[in-house]
Amino acid sequence: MTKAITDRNLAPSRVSTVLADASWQHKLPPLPYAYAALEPAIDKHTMQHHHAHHRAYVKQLNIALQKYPALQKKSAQWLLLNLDLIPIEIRQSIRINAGGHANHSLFWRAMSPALKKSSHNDIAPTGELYEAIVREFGSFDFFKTLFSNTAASHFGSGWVWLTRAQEDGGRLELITTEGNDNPLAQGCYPLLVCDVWEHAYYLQHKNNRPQYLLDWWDVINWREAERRYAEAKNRVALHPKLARTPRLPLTEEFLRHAA
Ligand code: MN3
Repeated sequence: MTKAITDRNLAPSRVSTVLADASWQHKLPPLPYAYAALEPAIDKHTMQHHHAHHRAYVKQLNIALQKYPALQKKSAQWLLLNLDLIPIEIRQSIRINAGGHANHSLFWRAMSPALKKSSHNDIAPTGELYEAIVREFGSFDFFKTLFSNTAASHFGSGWVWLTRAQEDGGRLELITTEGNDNPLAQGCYPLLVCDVWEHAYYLQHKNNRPQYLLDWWDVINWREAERRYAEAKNRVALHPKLARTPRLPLTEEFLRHAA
């Protein structure tokens, strides 16, 4: 029997205590700009569509947590990092809906109308993040090509991420996740994220994912990615759970030791 089932703290509460207080509920964050603010790169209807998906994830997350008071105060990120502690009957729902909530919240901030159609320098990273990208990928242009190709070739619904590893000297990594999975579970702190679910590109871009990616590149919020790059350093101290999270065995070093 797993810990999730035997842990009394995570057992469903009686209905009478459930109805008392709804203040714990996760809330749909508003977009940090108007629905049409990213046009022409991403149109109003597509943004409304994303937001409707996000609303549904929040609603389903709250429904899943309704009978589990011990989990109601936890952030979506905590839930994603501790899926092994989640009772089996709501685990899949939490994985999908906490993931959809957390990922869309990041996605809104990964874009900005402020840098749209401004000078070329504004739509590129600067400072330490720029230097780290060049160090890891050779050049910014190559990183851009790699990111776009990875996003274009990812099979099915998912997300594409630039992340900073919590270990391994904080190296940058390009990661794709299936469904609504989040790279935190792999010990990688998200810096930038692109939604490659079909709803991201079937309205305006008529199912042309490469064209959507090309346009998306014009509305990336590099200032936010730079802020998150700096923030990633402190996350290990702030959230010990992140530091303990094992990384996926992707490095050559790991494979040498594992062989
Ligand atoms: Mn979406």
